Amino acid sequence: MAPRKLAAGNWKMNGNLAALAEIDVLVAAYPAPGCEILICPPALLIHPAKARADDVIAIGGQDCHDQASGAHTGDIAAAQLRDAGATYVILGHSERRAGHGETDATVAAKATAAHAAGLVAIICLGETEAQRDAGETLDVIAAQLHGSIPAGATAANTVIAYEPVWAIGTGRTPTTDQIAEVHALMRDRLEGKVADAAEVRLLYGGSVKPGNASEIFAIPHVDGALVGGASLKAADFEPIIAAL
Ligand code: G2H
Repeated sequence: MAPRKLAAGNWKMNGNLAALAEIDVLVAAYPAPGCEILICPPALLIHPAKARADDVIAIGGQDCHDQASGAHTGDIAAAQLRDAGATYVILGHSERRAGHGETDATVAAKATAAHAAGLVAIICLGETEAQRDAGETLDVIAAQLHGSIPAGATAANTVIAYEPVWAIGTGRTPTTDQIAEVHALMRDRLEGKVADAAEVRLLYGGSVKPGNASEIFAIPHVDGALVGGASLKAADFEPIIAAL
């Protein structure tokens, strides 16, 4: 069975209680969506977002700790996300790798914790502009994939998102050939690491917009998108959902 396509919105550190009205708009527009729709708001908004998502839209976190509980001031455990209504969590976004020193090992440990709590982990990979210019993209992605995906990962509990760092929030996107090359590599490298590798959903993320979504979704092994800026307003996110 082909994996169910996923349109995932990453609100990052944007939004407030009033912004949850955007979820109401999506619920009204897609009472029976043809793809899976996910919104990952700031953690404080997960519980009220879930209440408005009406089981039509999944809700996710943007990070979790690798421990189940304890003295970790300011952190959130995977089980706490689940308790608040989340079913997904984004892990290893480049903004966390760069801003919080997260390594592949950190991401793998967090993914293990997410799986234990019953969350689907969306594990982000991506090369910097310097790495692409140096011709290192495929090696970087292969290494990140190998190091960030934990034992026990399956198509049911893990999604991979390719997000070139230089394309995030910049309005720049890779060519379709560049995305296709990386997604084919990821599919290939999942073999032997994940039992049902062919079913793992592979997302593209980085300046996905209504104007480029159709072209990106037509690329082989692209099973959806992780969308930042264009997920904040339902009017922008809707045409991306419709393109899946
Ligand atoms: C990449 C993406 C969402 P944007 O970070 O994860 O953000 O679509 O704004 O480039």
